[in-house]
Amino acid sequence: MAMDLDEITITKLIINSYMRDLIDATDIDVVIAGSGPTGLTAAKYLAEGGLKTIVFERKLSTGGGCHGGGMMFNKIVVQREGKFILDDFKINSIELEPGYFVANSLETVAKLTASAIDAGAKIFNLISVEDVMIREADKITGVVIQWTAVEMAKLHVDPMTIRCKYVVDATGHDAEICNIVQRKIPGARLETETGKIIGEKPMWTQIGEKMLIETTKQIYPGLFVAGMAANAVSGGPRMGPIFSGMLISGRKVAVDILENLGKIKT
Ligand code: 48H
Repeated sequence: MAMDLDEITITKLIINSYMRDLIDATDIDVVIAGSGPTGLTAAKYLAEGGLKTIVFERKLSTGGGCHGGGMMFNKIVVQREGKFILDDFKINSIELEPGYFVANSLETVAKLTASAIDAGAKIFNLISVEDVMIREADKITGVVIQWTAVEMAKLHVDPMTIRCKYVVDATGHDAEICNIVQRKIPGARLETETGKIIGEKPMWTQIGEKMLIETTKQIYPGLFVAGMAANAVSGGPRMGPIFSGMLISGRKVAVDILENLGKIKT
């Protein structure tokens, strides 16, 4: 016989379970802003390395700009250098030209997301990072979060705060967290050539992919930048729908943080 179903039990289970996760996320090791390919890759490796890792994603779904492939053709290209990360996430790909591997963008997002969660990272969708918290001579010590729906409706509702050891700006082209730091901390000097946000340069795939690895770094005490945001901050070019750089950048930021916290030695 089918069990008797109670709507109120379902409601209570959802609220209780979500609140447990959210309370558990208030004081953690790493906050990642943005669940694009970079943020998800970083989340898996950070969680695997034993760090309590939370991803806040503004939108309903994870995956950022990966879903849409190139101009809505749901395929992405990953060059030879990033193939080991596709394999690590068990993402299928075909080498259609020497060194160029083609993967399905939906499979990529699904497996990046599932692997990050399986590794122990928690992902909160529909929540935006809208500010940072500072202490100790301008070190970033947390983030300020708000429901995306509140943001969209422009309601005057105060946000809440999460404490963490490191923040990762994986917000893509807009590099939102770095922009907040530059705008709100007087005299803030970012780790770029000019000490300020330089801005993204026009398309040049070869250079964009190469620079992405160099521009992935601790850009301000307590704040790392990775993925498209890293090039946007340090003046690297865009690269189009090719994703090795994003995956390697996500892995690099995780390794750097794990090293900083003494979890791995090089
Ligand atoms: C919470 C936020 C906030 C916020 C934004 O754009 P993404 O996919 O970024 P990456 O770096 O992982 O990947 C970049 C890639 O998708 C891309 O754009 C490429 C390769 N472009 C090449 C080119 O030539 O154009 O993901 C960023 C995610 C998105 O899901 C946003 O919704 C989210 O971050 N986000 N989440 N709080 N303040 N801002």
